[in-house]
Amino acid sequence: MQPQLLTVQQHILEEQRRLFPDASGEFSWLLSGITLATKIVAAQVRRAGLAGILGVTRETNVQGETVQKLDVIANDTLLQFLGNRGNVAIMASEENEDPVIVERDRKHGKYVVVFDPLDGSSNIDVNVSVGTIFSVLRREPDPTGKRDTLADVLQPGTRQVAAGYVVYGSSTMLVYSTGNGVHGFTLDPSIGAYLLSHENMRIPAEGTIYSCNEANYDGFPAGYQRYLAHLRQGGLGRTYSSRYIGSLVADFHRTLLKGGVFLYPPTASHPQGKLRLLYEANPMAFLAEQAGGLATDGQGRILDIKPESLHQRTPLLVGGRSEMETLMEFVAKT
Ligand code: P6P
Repeated sequence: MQPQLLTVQQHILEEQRRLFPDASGEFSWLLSGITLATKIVAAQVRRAGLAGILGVTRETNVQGETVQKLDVIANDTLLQFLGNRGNVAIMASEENEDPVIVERDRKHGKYVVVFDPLDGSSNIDVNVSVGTIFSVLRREPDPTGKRDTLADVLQPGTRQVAAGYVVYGSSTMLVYSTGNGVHGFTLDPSIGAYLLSHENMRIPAEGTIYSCNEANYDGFPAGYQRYLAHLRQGGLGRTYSSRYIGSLVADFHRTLLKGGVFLYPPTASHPQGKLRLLYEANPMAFLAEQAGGLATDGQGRILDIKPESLHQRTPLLVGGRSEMETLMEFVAKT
């Protein structure tokens, strides 16, 4: 008798039956677009060196970053498989300057999906983990038809109905939440299915890892510098290690599993923070809070930030609850 193998689709449907008996199954259909797209991306990432798709195109994206070939493949794949779900009205991607409108009919509520198709892509050529990050919002019905598309996208993180990521690492894992805990699914390539492997993931309240790009230390506000000095000198009663991969998905995934704290504070080159609010910080903050942790921009809760623009950046501090409470005490004294 096979141990109980639960696919992500079964998990979603069981969760919806249990929590939303009248759910239409719309969300699980949307999520199947993401799982299908990310399986295709995973296959491409696994053989990137062989398929002549390593390296860069001659393009730069809206961020002014050189577009890696796999970025293009990942972005096109997500646009295709989300765009054909029928219940996605708008898609917004790190790789596209403006949102992509799929469904202009505004009589019915639909979903808005915001995503970073291949986060950490500068690590692709050196075979370091990269990931896909997604955030799902609702586009409320608007019979007047006057509601601006961008207004449907620029919603605070508290309005997310789901969020998650796929990390293309030593294994490919999908981690998501619909607001009822965080659940992890590992892709079994032999059957092409994401199988439940980490149910109800919780961030340990205390950890022994801090994660930041130390090259930016001199540009951190004083409170962050004092926090790191305190932590390094054993002030928290534990010996810490520093781990920084440079792919948010991988650094966050480790923090979710092992605890500790990830911080991308304001820096000299990015005084407003480097990470993007809508498709990096918000999804990770949603997951962190669902897993018992905290996520802040140094002033307030990430999820409470009202976005002003699609590619807006923010500082991001995220981790286990007691780690974050200590960090915030130091930052507040800046
Ligand atoms: P830095 C990758 O480009 C990314 O957007 C995140 O995945 C990652 O956490 C961050 O930037 C790394 O930035 O400045 O440390 O290279």
